[in-house]
Amino acid sequence: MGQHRGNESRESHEVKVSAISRAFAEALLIGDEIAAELAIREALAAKLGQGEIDDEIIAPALWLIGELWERGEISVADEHLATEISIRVLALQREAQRMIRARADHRVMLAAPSGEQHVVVLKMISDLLREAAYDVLMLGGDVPAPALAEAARRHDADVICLTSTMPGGADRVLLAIHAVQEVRPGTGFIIGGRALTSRLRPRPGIAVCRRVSEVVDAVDAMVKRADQN
Ligand code: B12
Repeated sequence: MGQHRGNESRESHEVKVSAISRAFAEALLIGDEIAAELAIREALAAKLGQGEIDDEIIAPALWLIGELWERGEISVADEHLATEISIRVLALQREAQRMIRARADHRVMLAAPSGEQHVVVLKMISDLLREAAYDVLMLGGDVPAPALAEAARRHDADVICLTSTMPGGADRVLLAIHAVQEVRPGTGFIIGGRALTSRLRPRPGIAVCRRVSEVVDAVDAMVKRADQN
């Protein structure tokens, strides 16, 4: 990772890596497994690769533990605890990588229902989901409910993200959802936009988002729920 970073972003990346590295080392020193996990989760969220986390965060912390132990500043029990915590966070990393690979097996379709032409938000969502490794199919704006349902069936959509801005849009979102559910009942829906009213409450299989930044977590949760059923 990071080969194409400019100077400024490389510097801020390095600052971030060294802050995470310090936090992880401190967690090992006090034997705090939760703080160690949080540091690794932060590294994963900052898109550090598995090798980078191993080389820049876990290994240096263990080297430090080794030095302190050699100097008699920490006990052999402290050293063992630090090692155990490090081994457990490796499992956390494996799980995160597995989840990223699994995203590619799920297709997310993006659309705005009939009469809705505000689609900038769909482009934002598409970028976020593609970056997270989901298989994204963009249908764009003004898609009638029967056409959406047919596309969901034909392309095996696991999740559909719908946006609605114009007054009356909530009803068209409901129509779209019903049309899809008739032909592909297991499809999950993530919906958002200022036209949504209290009639469109979250329920199993339908999540409501206020911001685009919520979409990856929302799709993750939807896909996980479907896989468990
Ligand atoms: C650009 C724009 C257009 C463009 C759209 C071009 C395009 N390709 O998208 C054009 C020129 C086509 C257009 C047309 C019209 N527009 Co217009 N438009 C806008 C404008 C300036 C920006 C919309 C936008 O992209 N916002 C940025 C996105 C990212 O934010 P957002 O949609 O608010 O979504 C946020 C959340 O709701 C959430 N979200 C939304 N959807 C979803 C979905 C999911 C799955 C998730 C996770 C999150 C999520 O995430 C975003 C923030 O994180 C808005 C102004 C505004 N306040 O938004 C007016 C606005 C939406 N338009 C308006 C109007 C009235 C119209 C027209 C009727 C104008 C006309 N007389 O022709 C037509 C209607 C077209 C139609 N039938 O859809 C009004 C709507 C008022 C209302 N709701 O009653 C607004 C608010 C302007 C205003 N202040 O009057 N418009």
